[in-house]
Amino acid sequence: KLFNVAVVGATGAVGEQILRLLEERNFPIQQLKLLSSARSAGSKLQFIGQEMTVETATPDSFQGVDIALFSAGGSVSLELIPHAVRHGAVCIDNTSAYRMDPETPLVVPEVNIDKISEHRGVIANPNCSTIQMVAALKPLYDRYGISRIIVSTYQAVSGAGARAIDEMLRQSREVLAGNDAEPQILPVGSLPVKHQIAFNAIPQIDKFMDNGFTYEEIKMINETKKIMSDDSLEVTATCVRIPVVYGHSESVYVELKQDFDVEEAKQLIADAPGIVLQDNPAEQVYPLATEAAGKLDTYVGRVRRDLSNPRALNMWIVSDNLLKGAAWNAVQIAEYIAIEQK
Ligand code: 11C
Repeated sequence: KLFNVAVVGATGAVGEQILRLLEERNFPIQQLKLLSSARSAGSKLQFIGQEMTVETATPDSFQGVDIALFSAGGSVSLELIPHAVRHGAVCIDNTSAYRMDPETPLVVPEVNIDKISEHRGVIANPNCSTIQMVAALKPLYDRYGISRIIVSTYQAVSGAGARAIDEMLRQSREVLAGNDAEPQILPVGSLPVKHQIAFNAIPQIDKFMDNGFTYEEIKMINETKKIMSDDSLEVTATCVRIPVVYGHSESVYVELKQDFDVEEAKQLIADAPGIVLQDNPAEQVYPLATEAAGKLDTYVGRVRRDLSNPRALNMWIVSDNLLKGAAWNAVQIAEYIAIEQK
């Protein structure tokens, strides 16, 4: 069976990767619609050697669409997904709009693909920093149980969009030339205070909540529990933006519920789907954002027993935030839907 597919937010950083993956994976497409806000409509994009024009996404754009992939921001998803569902499309949403909705499955295929059959028209794609962490921890969760996770992230500027990448590169040139960095976008486009990202580390991703955590940190906490289907899981997170273009890195401390053998834990990680173990301190082998960029897998290394708690492990988890963290996870879900509906 071939499918009518719509990509909403086709001109964005994630949309661009979705198109590339649909092409590379030979997704069974009958007709492809490229949609965006009115601002980007009229842009031309290439798909399988053909030039296509991006159209403005409206409530009527979804007539006859089987699968719609949304990555145009939460407000666009909230406005248009109900119309797409009304027209019978299955929507895969990359924004945070539906993630915590109890009726919407939040899916990382390596962790909880069984949940997609519960959808009522919408399947949510988790936040990038959550996806790579739960994918890497799943084999440990299944074998030993996990009681607590403490994560600190080192997140790439591409997570904040193409303009944040430009800002980081521009600032780097300015600072090297001895000029002022003149921050304009980061840490949060819609907030008045800006900080330099070049040669810096900014401990703020998204806005702050009253409890002192940022929304990015709360997403990691809540989404991890939902994906693992385990409200008893204790999770805390500190999310930091660093001057890397592609690839989020994470330092993760994880307390297990049972005694474990470190070599066995490493083997479980190495054998897990979508995960590559890169761990050889003797030869300075560990995951690097520069090497994970452009790849579909999640890389894990620096796996070691904690010195203060023998039931805990420390590790370093890296993945391309625009691929497994967004576009690839969404296309993987679309592939499962295509198989289900065949
Ligand atoms: C970042 N994680 O790196 C964010 C981007 O909820 O999908 C993705 C935000 C989201 O800035």
